[in-house]
Formats: sequence, structure tokens, C-alpha cells
Amino acid sequence: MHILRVLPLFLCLLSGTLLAQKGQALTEAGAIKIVPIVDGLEHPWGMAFLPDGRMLITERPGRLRILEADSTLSEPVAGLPELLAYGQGGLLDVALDPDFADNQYVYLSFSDPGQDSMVSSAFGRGRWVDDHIEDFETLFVQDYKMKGPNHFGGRMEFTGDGMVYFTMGERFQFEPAQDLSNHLGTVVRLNNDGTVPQDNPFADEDGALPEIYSYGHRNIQAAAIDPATGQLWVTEMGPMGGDELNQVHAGENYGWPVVSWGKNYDDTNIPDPTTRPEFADAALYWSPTISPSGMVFYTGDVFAAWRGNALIGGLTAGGLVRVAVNGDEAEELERIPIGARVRDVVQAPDGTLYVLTDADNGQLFHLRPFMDGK
Ligand SMILES: [Ca+2]
Repeated sequence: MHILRVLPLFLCLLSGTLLAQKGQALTEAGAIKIVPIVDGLEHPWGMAFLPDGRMLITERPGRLRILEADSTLSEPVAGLPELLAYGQGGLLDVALDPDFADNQYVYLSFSDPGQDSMVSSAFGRGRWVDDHIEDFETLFVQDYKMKGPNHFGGRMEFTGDGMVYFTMGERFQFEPAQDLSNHLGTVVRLNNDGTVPQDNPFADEDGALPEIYSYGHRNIQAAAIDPATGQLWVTEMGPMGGDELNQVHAGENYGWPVVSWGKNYDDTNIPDPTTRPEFADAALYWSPTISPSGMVFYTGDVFAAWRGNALIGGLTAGGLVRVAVNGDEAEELERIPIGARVRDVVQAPDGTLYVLTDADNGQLFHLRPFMDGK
């Protein structure tokens, strides 16, 4: 491509990055302020608000911290499950039960240890009592224990009517994502207590694991239900190129590793999804990659132009990717530069946003409109 055609794009990206480093960004919701709240988080991965306005934040090596009202971090919270922090695995997501006010359940996803450094993706729950977790019980362990540092997936998303989706990667094993006799490369759906819903798509199929809701995924690190439709959307990391946004339907096969919009790391081609119509194709894909992780459907008022859109964190995108969804369709509308690898994004009760960055010294940022010019 000619330098004069690339130059404006380069300058645009550069100005966005420079603005992000100055703590602001120009967006279609106006100029927004990007305020650093706290640092010193070692590869933070997930966050969730407590009803009192404080926030729980996970660190992948195996710590859960409370962001206190004065924006300091607590000592590590007690009561976590035994886990093994290994490669991309460790302590991953955190979520509160939709009925937390009644049952005080906090859910954690993590790498469940076995013999000889074998690990599986897993999640469970315990009760939140006096700023620690009691009686943690593991509710689900991925059926496929192995060594290997990659593609743990790890997001939990509640339906609000008693069920939870848990997303997994294929542990960099490729073909098992097509095999329903294991959990690699799947979304599973469980009742909140870990039992299997009777109407899961493979509940009565011989040779298939009943927890599986969808399969043929590569590595799902973002999941969110669109509150307007109740539809689950997930992103998955592609190989070289081919990151995907998928609308998840019961029993569907999303094609990995048979088809992909990306290429293998050795530069060999993978057939495009359109060559195999039996697989569900992505609603949207990204080449080059954005490395999607963390996602929320924005429902607030303070960034009114973003209402109803998905905001997707991007590790290599270095910010948020704003996407409009409509039925099976999805369209990227905007990128909001943060100037760092974004691991997770949540909406605060007041409609502002919080963003976690993935780094040895990870940070939490608060995204809000300017107030009195500040
Ligand atoms: Ca796919």
C-alpha cells in the first residue's frame, strides 16, 4: 500500500494512542476521560461489583482482591479453591449470583489442578461472608485434564433465570473441539448449582457430554448476554487473524479447527467458513486480530451513543471495540483506545465503565464523561 494512503491511518492511530496516554479519548459518545484508579494488579482477569459499590478483582496467579471505597486494594481474599496458575490459566473470572442479595454466592473460574501439573478449566462458588469466601464448592471441571499453558477460556455469564454459561478454549489441541465426548472448545450451560438442565441440546445423545451447549470454538474469553434479546454472544481468539464474534445457539458447531477466517501460525491456509455451510459462521470477524477478552452490552445513559452496543476488550487492539448487533448481524462502529491490552470491561451501576489491563503491573481504568472540563 502506498505510504500516502497509510499515513492518515497511522496518524489517526497515533493521535488516538497519544490521547489515551493523556487520559482522554475522542469518541462518538463525545470526549471521554480515562482515569487510572489503581495499578499493581498482576495480570488481572475479571471483575465484579459488590452491592456496596466496592469491586472484586481477580489476579491470574491466584489472588482475589477488593477494590475498597478509597480506591485501595485489599489484601488477598481468603477462601479460594486450590488452583494452579500455569500459562494462560490460573484464577480467571469472578461473578456474583443474580440472587446474591439472598444467597451471597460468589462464583470463580480457575484452573483445577490434577497430578503432574495437569489442569482443567473449572468453576465453582462459595458464600461471601465478612469479606471472605466460605464453603467454596467446585461445580464443574472440564473433562480433559492435560498439561499445556494455552486456551483456557474462562468466562461465566448468567442467564438470570437460574442458569449459567461457562466458556472454554480447546487448550491448543485443535481436533477435540469437534468431539462432543470432551469439553474442549465448548460453551457449557448448567443450572447455577452445577446440575445439567434437562433441555440441553445433547442431554440425551449417546457419546456426547450433556453439559455442552455449543462447540467447535477455539478460545472464548468474552461472553455477554444482550439484555434486549436474551441472546448469548461470545468472542473467540482466532489463529493468525480470524478472531470471531459469535451468536451462540443451542447445539451449533462453530467450525474450529475445520474452518476459520484466519491462517495457521505456520502460514498454511485454513478453509473459509463459507466453504462448509454446516458450520455456524461468525457474525463478525477480525483480521488482523484484536485478541478479544471481556465484553459487556452497554445499557447506561452517560455514554448514550453507545447504548445497546457490545463493548469488547482487545488485548492487541489496545482498547475497546464497539459493535452493534442486530439479529444475526454485527458491525464494528468504533474503537476506543486505552493504550494498553484490555482484559475485561464492566459497566458500573452509574453507567460509567471500568477497564482492566493485562500486564505484570496491570491497571484498572475508569471511563467517564468530562465533568466541569475535567
Ligand atoms: Ca468459527
